[in-house]
Amino acid sequence: MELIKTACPLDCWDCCGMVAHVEDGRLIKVEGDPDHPITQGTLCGKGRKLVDRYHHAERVLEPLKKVDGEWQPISWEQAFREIAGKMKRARDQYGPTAVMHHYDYGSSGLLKVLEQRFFNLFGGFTDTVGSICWGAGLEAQKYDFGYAKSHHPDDLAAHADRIVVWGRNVSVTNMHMMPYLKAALKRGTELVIVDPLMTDLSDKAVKQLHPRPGSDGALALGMARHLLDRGLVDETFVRKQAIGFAAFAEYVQREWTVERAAEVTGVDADDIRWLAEGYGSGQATATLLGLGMQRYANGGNTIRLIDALAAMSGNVGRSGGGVHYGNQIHKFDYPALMASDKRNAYRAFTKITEADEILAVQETEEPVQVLFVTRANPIAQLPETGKTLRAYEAVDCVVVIDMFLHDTGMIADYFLPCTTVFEEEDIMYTSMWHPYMTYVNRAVEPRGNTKPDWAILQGLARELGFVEEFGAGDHVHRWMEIALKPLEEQFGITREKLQETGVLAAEEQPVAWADYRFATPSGKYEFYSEQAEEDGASPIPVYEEPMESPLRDRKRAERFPYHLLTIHPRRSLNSQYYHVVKMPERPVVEISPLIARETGLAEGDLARVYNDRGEILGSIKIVDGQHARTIKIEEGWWGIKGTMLNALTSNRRSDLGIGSAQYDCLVNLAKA
Ligand SMILES: Nc1nc2c(c(=O)[nH]1)N[C@H]1C(S)=C(S)[C@@H](COP(=O)(O)OP(=O)(O)OC[C@H]3O[C@@H](n4cnc5c(=O)[nH]c(N)nc54)[C@H](O)[C@@H]3O)O[C@H]1N2
Ligand SMILES: Nc1nc2c(c(=O)[nH]1)N[C@H]1C(S)=C(S)[C@@H](COP(=O)(O)OP(=O)(O)OC[C@H]3O[C@@H](n4cnc5c(=O)[nH]c(N)nc54)[C@H](O)[C@@H]3O)O[C@H]1N2
Ligand code: SF4
Ligand SMILES: [Mo]
Repeated sequence: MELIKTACPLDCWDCCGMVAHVEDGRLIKVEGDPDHPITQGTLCGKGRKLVDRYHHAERVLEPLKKVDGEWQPISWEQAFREIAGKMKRARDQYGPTAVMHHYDYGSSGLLKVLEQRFFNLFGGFTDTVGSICWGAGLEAQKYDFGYAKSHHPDDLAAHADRIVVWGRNVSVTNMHMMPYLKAALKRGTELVIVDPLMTDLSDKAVKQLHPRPGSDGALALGMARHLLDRGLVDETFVRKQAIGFAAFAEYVQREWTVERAAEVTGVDADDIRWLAEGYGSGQATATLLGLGMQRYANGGNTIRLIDALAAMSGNVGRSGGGVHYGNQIHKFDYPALMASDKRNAYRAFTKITEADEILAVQETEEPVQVLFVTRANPIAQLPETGKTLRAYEAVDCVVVIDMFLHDTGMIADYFLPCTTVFEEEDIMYTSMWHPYMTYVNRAVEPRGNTKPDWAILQGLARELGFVEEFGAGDHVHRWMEIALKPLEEQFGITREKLQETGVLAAEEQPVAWADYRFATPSGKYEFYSEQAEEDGASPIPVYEEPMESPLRDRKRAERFPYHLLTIHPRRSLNSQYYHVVKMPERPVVEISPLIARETGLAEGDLARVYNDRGEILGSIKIVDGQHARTIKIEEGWWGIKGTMLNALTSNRRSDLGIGSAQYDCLVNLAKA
């Protein structure tokens, strides 16, 4: 048995080190790499089942073209010739922006960004910017800190006196954080959960607060008011290390009381005071943010308000504290890898509203003629499925690079089959959590007629006449060297060293912002952000109701009285495992006893979940403990298997950044 070191490519906090077991060129299984400092030899079920995705009977193994509604296998040469021909014709007639690219993080491989290099060298394209995942929160932390940066998990485990897990479903989405939480709990650290839904951690917490979905900003403001009233503000921090605190404090005192926060959030006023006392106690409080509470129309301000709470209570830049959201510390030379200076035309649509944007240009002189989808399943994952379908159908030619004919694959004109992580060489890293990057060695030869993404793009580049600039031949090591240049200069990290060592940290810093040198324009923590103001947002973080809320829109809430949270699935990574693991035919719809009483639904009933955008069917499960007017359904379902979950969600944008508001969603329920 040959053991080959690689890493999990899935879009996850953890970025696990893996070891592929190969016998006679055949992939047998994959296990966790015990040498990975964070993930230490364990993988979740999705990681282990990457092998099943590799071997899967439905995996597409040769290029396909749709002819009269039927798939026909074609050669790579034909695929490259025909697609390049369509790209050239679109460019000749309308300019390069007639070619569009939608991508996401189906694989987190560093070399996947060669997609951008390809489209830039083509002369430009219509890009899709923003993030349906965490865009609002990233922008919030940019205004407050400069960018998102987290403490090393060792610091959390060893030094936090209190850990507030705020909208992160740790055991499901970030399982390698669990040993760190357990170590902290063993030391006597107090665990608090802020989440409308119950999670596996709920029974380990001293208390769980259940804010009404989307109201967390008000919760933070109630706590901020209590800190001000009780004189629990870290005066040294707000005076010396921050700017704009007076303006923020003035807003809090003018508009917020603990009682108002209790009314808005539905959280008991005493619990708000209790948690505020915890933050202001002088002990170290670490806040583990998830992405749940920023998928709302007010999501960016929500994150800014929680940042402000942690900052004013002295929990920023100190050991055991911090606002852990992301860790954008990997300073690869992206511009060089992406050849960003080579394009001469550029148009940006945003991922969240791209359907509207495509539909708006199709009858103009600047239409989208060729649409590439890579590392993504937008028909399943973007909001307002009906709109996405209409927009994609309005494009002449859709090219999907993937492994499976999922919802988006099925509507393509050309389907180009790519390799899995086991068949490629790359570097894997995560900007969500820990600082380690891992070398991906190729474990097996590509199955069938599949190719790595870069080789597919290289084939197209040859047809289009810019393969030398793109990088000809096996250019993988050269591209890695280009990307690693800044890390080589700063930390001596070369490609060879990374391959030899397997895992290396991009930057070792136990405590984020410990030197108080923030990356904001002022160099300080910014309660007041001029940059936010220039971008048209409020300079200080403020609370606004979510769009679909009983307090903002009573009429809507009467028709659709329940909050729908379509959270990330336990057994799949977004939509990537719905054909790999055995799933029930329909989603489980988790409701509270109150909702059961109001709707007359009983355990096991088949129910319609609906609003004015769409409807789905699911089977009812009644659960105790969650926010009484909130429904939980796991996301990732395939429309072609019967459930278009995102038919219910809206393609409204978040306030800051260009993020999604997919949890800002009211629905009603009825027996089907
Ligand atoms: N098993 C598994 N792991 C995954 C993924 C997966 O699909 N499956 N996806 C990966 C990806 S792409 C991502 S982005 C991450 C996401 O990781 P997480 O952020 O942990 O997961 P989410 O499902 O987005 O939501 C987290 C929590 O937010 C809560 N929440 C929702 N609305 C609110 C609110 O208004 N206030 C508060 N306080 N809480 C709220 C939900 O109840 C849920 O418990 O996970 C990654 N890991
Ligand atoms: N209702 C609702 N909708 C959501 C969310 C939610 O919580 N609720 N979460 C949102 C979030 S956080 C995210 S991140 C998005 C995810 O949205 P997507 O990234 O579009 O969803 P995935 O299901 O992860 O699809 C990734 C695709 O990439 C393919 N892939 C994997 N590796 C490679 C590769 O190396 N090359 C290529 N070309 N393809 C590859 C996989 O086969 C898969 O089809 O969904 C969002 N949508
Ligand atoms: S999905 Fe996440 S936890 Fe699971 S193996 Fe991959 S990186 Fe690790
Ligand atoms: Mo995500």
